[in-house]
Amino acid sequence: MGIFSRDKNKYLHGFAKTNDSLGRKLKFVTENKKQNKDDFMEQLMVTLIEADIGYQTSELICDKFFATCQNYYYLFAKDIMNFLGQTFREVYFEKPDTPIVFNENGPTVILMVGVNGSGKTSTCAKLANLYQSEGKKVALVAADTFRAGATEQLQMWADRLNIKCITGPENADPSSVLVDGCRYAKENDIDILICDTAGRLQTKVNLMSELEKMHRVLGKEIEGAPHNTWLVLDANTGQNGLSQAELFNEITDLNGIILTKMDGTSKGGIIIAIKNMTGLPVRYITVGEGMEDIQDFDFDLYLDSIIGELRHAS
Ligand SMILES: Nc1nc2c(ncn2[C@@H]2O[C@H](COP(=O)(O)OP(=O)(O)O)[C@@H](O)[C@H]2O)c(=O)[nH]1
Ligand SMILES: [Mg+2]
Repeated sequence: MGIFSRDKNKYLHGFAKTNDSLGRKLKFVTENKKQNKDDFMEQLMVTLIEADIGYQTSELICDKFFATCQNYYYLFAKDIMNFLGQTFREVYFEKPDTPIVFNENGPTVILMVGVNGSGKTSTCAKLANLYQSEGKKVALVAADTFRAGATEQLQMWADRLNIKCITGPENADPSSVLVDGCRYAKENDIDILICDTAGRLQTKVNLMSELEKMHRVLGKEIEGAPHNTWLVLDANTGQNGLSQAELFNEITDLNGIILTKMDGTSKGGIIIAIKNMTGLPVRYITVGEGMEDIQDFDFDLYLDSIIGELRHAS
């Protein structure tokens, strides 16, 4: 399903920078024959941390990896890469990925949350384009009523996609726009309703009560809504992104992450850290500013793009 099956190269391109740093460094570490086991483990830990896998998750990977290696007297670089790949996989799937929730009895509501500038508005448009290309009837809701120009930005994308964008006046209560959006969706047989929200950096309590209210009004209009609440994270923010994921996960009912701007970062390791620390699956990644620059996240393709070449080398 999805776009990458049609365009694997483009998908791999999204991870080119991650491959460049993590893959290249791992290659260097594994092929350095002069080091002893302790040096190797230390270098491995540093490499993982530098790739934004985070201290705790890096330590877990090193421990698991070390336990596997201990069974062998000598290992070739290729074997080390294979074991590392297995370990990444084990750590990522320690908590199984849950599937995306689709509403069988009406519109599926997706609520996009995240800090300002993370890529929410543009990702709403990319998702709309993706679902539309899969034959679904999509509408957008501009519930970011706080930022000047935010509604116009989403409306512009909707015009380009030739779909409806439900809007409200500037500074209106975002929840009232969400209600209008749900009513439109029910009356017009919309399959997927994608709701953009403001990314105001405010106190935890305010943010929590605002998100709670949004969830409440959506649930009143459409049973089970929002069916998906996805945190949009800029991959370039590295460890800060992990803190955002932990904060939002604590204050609201998230069930997925969208990692944006993967085209501009060598820190793709954050994917493993986020999954390990929060249990939240990465739903999609975005790899550019164009409407088509969104892809399903596939762990095996991701792993292959980082270390595949090194694993298969003899
Ligand atoms: N290079 C690149 N830029 C992106 C990507 N996603 C979003 N952006 C840019 O990031 C900026 C902020 O995006 P926007 O959707 O307005 O963020 P919002 O404040 O969370 O709604 C815009 O200039 C986008 O074009 C991506 O995948 N790659
Ligand atoms: Mg926005």
